[in-house]
Amino acid sequence: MHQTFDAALEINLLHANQAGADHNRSHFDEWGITCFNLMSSPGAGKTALLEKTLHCLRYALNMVVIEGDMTTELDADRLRQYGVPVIAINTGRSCHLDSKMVSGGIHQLKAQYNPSDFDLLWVENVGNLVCPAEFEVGEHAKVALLSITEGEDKPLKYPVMFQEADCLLITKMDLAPHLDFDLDKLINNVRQMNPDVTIIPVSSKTEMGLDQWFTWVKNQVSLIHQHQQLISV
Ligand SMILES: Nc1nc2c(ncn2[C@@H]2O[C@H](COP(=O)(O)OP(=O)(O)OP(=O)(O)O)[C@@H](O)[C@H]2O)c(=O)[nH]1
Ligand SMILES: [Mg+2]
Ligand SMILES: [Zn+2]
Ligand SMILES: [Zn+2]
Repeated sequence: MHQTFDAALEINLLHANQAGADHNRSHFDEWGITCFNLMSSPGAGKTALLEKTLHCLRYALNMVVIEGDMTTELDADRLRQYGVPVIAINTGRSCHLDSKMVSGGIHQLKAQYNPSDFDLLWVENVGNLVCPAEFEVGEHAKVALLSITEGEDKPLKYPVMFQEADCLLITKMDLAPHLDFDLDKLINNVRQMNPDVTIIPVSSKTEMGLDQWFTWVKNQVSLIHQHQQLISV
C-alpha cells in the first residue's frame, strides 16, 4: 500500500525516486533504448495492447518488457509467448513501480543480454489510476490507457495521470455499442487536463486504431533515438 503521512515525507520520497529515474534514463540513453511507461486502472487493457504490439511490431523493433504486478507472473507469462524477454517485478504491497524497482529490472536485463541490442523497453505498471503517474521510472514517454467502461468523468476525477500522459489510448472501443458512452465528452474532459496529449481510440479485440498507435510508437522511437545520438557525441 502507498500512503503519504506528511508533505515533507512525500517530497523526500519523490526526490529519491527522481534520482533513481535519472539513473535509469542515463542507462537508456547510453544503450540507445527508448522506454515507455504504460499506466491505467486495473484491467483497462495494458497487457492485451502489449500482446498485439509485440506481435505486430516484431520485425520493426527489438523489444523487451518489464512487467510490474503486485503478485503473480500471469501477465509476464502471457507476454513471454511473443518471444521477447520479460522481466517480472512483484511489488508486494506497493501499488506502483518505483524507479528503484525498475533499476533492479534493467540491471537484470544487462546481466543477461547486451542491452544495446534492444530498441524499446515497455514498462507495464501496476494497475492503478493514481500514483504510477507520480513515480517516474526514467521513461521517455508516459502512455495512459482509459477503457470506455470506466466513464467519461475519470480525467476530471483522477487528473494527474491525464496531465502527465504523452499519449492516451481510449481502449475497448468495440464495446461502445453496448454502453452509453460519449467519445467527444471524454476527449473534451481530457483536453481540459492536457491540451497537447495525443489521443488514440483503440480496440485490441477488433484492432481498430492500432495502426495509428503503431505509427505513434515508431515515430517516437525514431525521434528519441535521434536525440540519443545527438547527446552521445
Ligand atoms: N472487449 C474488449 N476487451 C478487452 C480489450 N482489451 C482488453 N480486454 C479485456 O479486458 C480484460 C483486462 O485486460 P488486460 O489486458 O489484462 O488488462 P490490464 O490493464 O493489463 O490489467 P492489469 O494488468 O491487471 O491492470 C481482459 O478480460 C481482456 O480480454 C478490448 O480491446 N476489447
Ligand atoms: Mg496487465
Ligand atoms: Zn546502473
Ligand atoms: Zn502507490
